Amino acid sequence: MRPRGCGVGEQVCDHLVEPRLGPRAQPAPRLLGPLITPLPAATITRPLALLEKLSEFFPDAPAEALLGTVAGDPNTGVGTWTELHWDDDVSENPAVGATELWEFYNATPDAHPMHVHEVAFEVVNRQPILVDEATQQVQVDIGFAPNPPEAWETGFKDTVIAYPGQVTRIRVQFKTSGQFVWHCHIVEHEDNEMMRPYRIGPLQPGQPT
Ligand SMILES: [Cu+2]
Repeated sequence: MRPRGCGVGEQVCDHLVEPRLGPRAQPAPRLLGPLITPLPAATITRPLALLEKLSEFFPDAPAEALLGTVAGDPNTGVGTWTELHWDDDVSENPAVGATELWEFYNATPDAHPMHVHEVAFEVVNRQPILVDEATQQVQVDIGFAPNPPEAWETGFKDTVIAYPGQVTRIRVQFKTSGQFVWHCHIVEHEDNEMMRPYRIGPLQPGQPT
């Protein structure tokens, strides 16, 4: 491409695009990113819930977006969720150095960009789920195979989109002790109840329980 018709005092340049004259050059080695070393296998699976509470007064009107835990094994059977708020006790307490599989079961009608502080994680896969709001239960829909991460999700991430009606699985290694948060990155959701504290390692003086 070479500029043409671009003279002194002119306001607009036009450009003529010509065929490439030779093979496309490869990026210089210094511009290539470092090779990624995969995280070790997870030793614990934590099923977690993304939830939306409907208004008691207005039909189909959301009153609260919040997070929770899932008890039972929704991969092989049914998991029952428990709603948790910001000021409830810490429920995720990985050991320092542990690698865990976190599963975000999205029982809401919206996609949520889920962010975990302090860590860089790998996106493992996504899979459709069945949601029963009446019984507060989720179950993996085994009629569908897990979908691998998208091409742009194969590096280390600190945020992943959890789509509605799916479980989104991430592999996380927790290296630094302390108290941090995991949350939806939509401001209206994180400022509502879609944020939870979590702790890496033992409780330390000054940390809220
Ligand atoms: Cu959200």
